Amino acid sequence: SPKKTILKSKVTPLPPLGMESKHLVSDFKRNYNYRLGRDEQSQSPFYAYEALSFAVNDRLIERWKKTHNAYERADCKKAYYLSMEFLMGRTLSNAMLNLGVDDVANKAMYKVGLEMEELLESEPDAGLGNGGLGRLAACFIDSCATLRLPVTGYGLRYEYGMFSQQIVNGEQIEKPDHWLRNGNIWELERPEYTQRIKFGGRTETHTDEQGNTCVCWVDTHDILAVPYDTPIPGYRNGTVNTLRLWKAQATEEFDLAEFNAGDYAEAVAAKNTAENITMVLYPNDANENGKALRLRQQYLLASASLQDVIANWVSGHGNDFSQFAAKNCFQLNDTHPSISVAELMRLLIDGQGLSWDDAWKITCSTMAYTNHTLLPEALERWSVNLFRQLLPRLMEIIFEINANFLEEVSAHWPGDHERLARMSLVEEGHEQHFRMAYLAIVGSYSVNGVAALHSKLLQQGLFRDFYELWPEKFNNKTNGVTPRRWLAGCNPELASLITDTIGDGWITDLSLLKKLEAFADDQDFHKRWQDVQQNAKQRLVDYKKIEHGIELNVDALFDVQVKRIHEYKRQLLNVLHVIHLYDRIKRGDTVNWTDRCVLIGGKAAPGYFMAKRIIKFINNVAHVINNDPEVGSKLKLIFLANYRVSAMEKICPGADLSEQISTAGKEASGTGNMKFMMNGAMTIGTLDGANIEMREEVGDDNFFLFGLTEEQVQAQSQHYDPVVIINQDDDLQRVMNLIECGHFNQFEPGMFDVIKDSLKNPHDPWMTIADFRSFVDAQKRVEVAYQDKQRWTRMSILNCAASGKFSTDRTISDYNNDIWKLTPVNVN
Ligand code: T68
Repeated sequence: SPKKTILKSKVTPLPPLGMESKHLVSDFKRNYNYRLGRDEQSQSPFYAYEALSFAVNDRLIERWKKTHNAYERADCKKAYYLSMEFLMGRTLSNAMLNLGVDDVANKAMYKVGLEMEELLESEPDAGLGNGGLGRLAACFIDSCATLRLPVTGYGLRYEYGMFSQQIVNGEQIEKPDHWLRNGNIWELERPEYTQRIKFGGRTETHTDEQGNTCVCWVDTHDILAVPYDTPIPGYRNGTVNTLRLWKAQATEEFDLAEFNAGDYAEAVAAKNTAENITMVLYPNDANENGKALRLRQQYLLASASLQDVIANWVSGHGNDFSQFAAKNCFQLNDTHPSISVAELMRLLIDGQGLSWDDAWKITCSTMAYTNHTLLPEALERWSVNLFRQLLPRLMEIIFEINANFLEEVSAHWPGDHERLARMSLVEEGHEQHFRMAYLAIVGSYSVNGVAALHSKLLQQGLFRDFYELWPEKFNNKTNGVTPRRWLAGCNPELASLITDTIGDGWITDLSLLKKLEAFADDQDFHKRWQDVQQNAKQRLVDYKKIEHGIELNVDALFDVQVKRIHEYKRQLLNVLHVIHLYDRIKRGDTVNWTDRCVLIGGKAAPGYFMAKRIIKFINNVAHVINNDPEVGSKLKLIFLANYRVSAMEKICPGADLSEQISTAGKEASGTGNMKFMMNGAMTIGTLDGANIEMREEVGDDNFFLFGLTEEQVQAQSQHYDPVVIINQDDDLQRVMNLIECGHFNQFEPGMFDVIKDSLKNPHDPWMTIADFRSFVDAQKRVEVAYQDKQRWTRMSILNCAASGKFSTDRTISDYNNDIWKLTPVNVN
């Protein structure tokens, strides 16, 4: 047989580390001409994007293999970030930044007559997430690679990501996001690591010769999970980690058995059903979804990822699992992958022959759970009957976990039957449901919230019983964002001003931004800071002009609220303020006026009626205001359609004011708030989520605080009477009158009745009316500050300087020190 020389034969090596830019131009040209087969006649920014991406990706792959080998050699503990969402956005410019080839590539493209900006714009966003939770996962894996931590991200390769949003007649229209249509050069299919996933069927109990009982899950309808890997580069450190996304595929038996049975059409349909599992991302950001397809997705992620890790373990250690927990840990991004607790038990017991007790010890010393919400409507509960049909073996295991757990509860609180019912993993009722958050807590050694207030509220409220039982499990990990994408990448002008001033250490140690404080009163520095901010605003103006045909006044205060549309985030409060400003203009109350441009953007879950109506409301109010010649440039309201990662990269550098105005106690953390702060915007915000910690860092003088505290919200909700508040406030009354008299829906009678009703409802959980006056007053303080250019610039510098805590490098260090305990690995 032929000698296997190909694997050993010498491959022309890519330039060594630190020389990534070498040959970039010639590689680009070679890719353009040969890999893509294009020439001058077939020029398009997209092909240029692909050719450059191939050149960059080759450099990533070289380091990727080195990283893998370094981890193997180090035989180190590893962590796995299990998440149904990774909201990556675009890859090319971030990869060039992290590799350090950005300058060379810019020059090279210029030389061959291509506009880098245009080329980068042709890359579609990888929108495999809804919002904060998915983007957090993306920032986390960037920081893990930068901190040289052996962490793999596991997720799903949805064929369709987050829908694209169009606004027609003021209403949201969803368009499917077929982001893979033109191929994805960054992914590498790994068919050799395909895993088999079981669904359906039934269980059988057998007794072997030794008298041990074992359970077999039989008559299943299996599906394959095929991994696609994407390289995740650290910042200029030679580390390239892996994001592994699973795609569902029908098994071959599927083809054979069903096709030969004669019913060809049925068979193709069945095959499609299997492959549908990873077809589409569920677009609900804060609502539990009881659909069978969603449960299939969750199980596919959990089972494929755990099987992958176990297969790798067995290849190195055989069936000795004694060190498994010392070498592996799984971070669960919310309860979406929490079925992993039961699945790891199944794989260890049924697959590897471990005893229940040994398997349980391993499971609860490898799993860690992060909660991202207190909203009851978002807490996942799965119908036990659905489990019985779809995952019968997992149902049995969860029941057994529950039986053991309830014994522990009984021993701790003898006779406390109420507590037993409260804490049970099984919610009784008309139909039984599994409480997935409780399964995650019971099966984990760590449970964390995502900001100090949020973690405190989890311990005192939602998970109180569990906190009383296991206080040592609970901890806080305040969120962050990666400063590579959210400062160095999206705001190169500000980044280079900062680097000129304090050096470039801040890119990997954001606490160094503190050094900018020394320049807070430096007049030369002020001038440069103002120029940078003004240019960023101008770029936002130009971008809006190109994308929406809207011309904004660059000297106006840019007041921005971009995030998912949700009642608790209170876009309505923002609009009430806008209407109040409009009313002031109409009444001629405009002495000392500050021109303001209010930008609101975000997607509504397609099934969330109120959120969609809020979008319609914003657009209608915008139409009236923007077309009133009396208003002119004093006030503009713009709805930014199709808000997404790549849009935020243009928006956050150009914002003056960041709106973080959720009802206190409702926003777990927020992360958009941090992006704005890092880029020098001021925050107007409530004492909610991470706002509290941002204000602590920057000081009360540099933060526009308003609104009820979480305790006040709790206390006042008992006797909340919005109508009384409206009647006592002339400004608010006029605003409500404008809405109620149909001023914003002259040809659409009744359109905003639901909005008016919800604001006036004494049971309105978001208590929007309660915070109106305080919000308007805070906005006045914003205007006073904005008119004093010197003061505003100083505040802007101080906000950026104080944002160091909100780097995911800090967050991930905290996860690592308290939960994962991994040792960084040097790749060089
Ligand atoms: C967000 N949650 C929190 N959920 O709302 C935000 N939910 O305060 C926090 O900063 C962020 O997580 C990161 O911790 C979400 O984004 C979802 O997107 C989601 C998706 C599916 C189901 C439920």
